[in-house]
Amino acid sequence: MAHRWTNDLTYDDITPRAAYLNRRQILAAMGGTALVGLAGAGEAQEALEPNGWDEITSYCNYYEFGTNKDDPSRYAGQLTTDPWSVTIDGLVERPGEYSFADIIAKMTIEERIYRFRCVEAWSMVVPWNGFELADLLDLAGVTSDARYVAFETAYRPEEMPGLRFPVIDWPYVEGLRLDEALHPLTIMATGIHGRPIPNQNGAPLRLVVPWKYGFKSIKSVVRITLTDKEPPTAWNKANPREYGFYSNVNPTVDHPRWSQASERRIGAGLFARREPTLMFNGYEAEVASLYEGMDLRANF
Ligand SMILES: Nc1nc2c(c(=O)[nH]1)N[C@H]1C(S)=C(S)[C@@H](COP(=O)(O)O)O[C@H]1N2
Ligand SMILES: [Mo]
Repeated sequence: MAHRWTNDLTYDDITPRAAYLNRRQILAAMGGTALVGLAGAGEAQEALEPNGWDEITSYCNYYEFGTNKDDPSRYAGQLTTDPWSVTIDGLVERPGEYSFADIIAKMTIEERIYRFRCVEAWSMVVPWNGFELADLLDLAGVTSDARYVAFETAYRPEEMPGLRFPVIDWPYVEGLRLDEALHPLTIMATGIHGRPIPNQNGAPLRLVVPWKYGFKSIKSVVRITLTDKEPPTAWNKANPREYGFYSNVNPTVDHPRWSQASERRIGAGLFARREPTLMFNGYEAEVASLYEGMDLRANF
């Protein structure tokens, strides 16, 4: 299931589009021979400079292991990630338990360098390794009546000390509309910086939806259910006034308790200026059409 992306990039066009090309394709595009199609180049943006391994793996949100940013890196080592399987059920042709090893054997792992924007207004740039969620859903065969995809994280009280605290209604659950789930930017990540994804970042596989606030990118997924109804989501259940189903990054719609117009880039230094937050986290050209005609303030 290799993916072919067109290489009709101009140099200025390398970002943000390059952010979701794999590195080989970026290099090919930058090599010169494929530099065609100068018309209609998007606004030039600074090349995405990925955050380092230590930043990405030590400043985490994974409330099953505690609510401090360093709790996941301290305690998630206890999570047993091998063996692992994902149950894919609901409106699919081939429901069942798919072992992580079998999934990996059938997928093509690519590198995707994505902006990552937490609803708390900090951000990073993460070089994920993974595969498109659409390819995983193809294994199970989505039926024509499916409209939404529901996700669930492992629930392991003996391994997850944070489950003792009712911060949210465990297990952590999330959801996407089917067209969002099938969008080529939506991936299941299995690695970071070319290494297996560490437990604190959601081993052995976690969702990554780069145009949405980070909490949509659910970690350590054990169940994926195709449905015809909008599924409940953990943060929306916990506080529906503050966290909507869509949770698309939007600098013009503030959180009730803080502004979403700017963000603090992790690793930029204590005195660095906040950066402006981009509509759909910089992926507007790719995903705005999914929400055509929708009131993004009402559907936050
Ligand atoms: N199961 C689960 N998934 C989760 C979370 C969590 O607490 N539990 N936190 C979310 C939030 S708020 C963010 S910002 C990202 C953080 O991902 P990272 O730690 O890999 O940066 O994971 C999301 N996925
Ligand atoms: Mo977050």
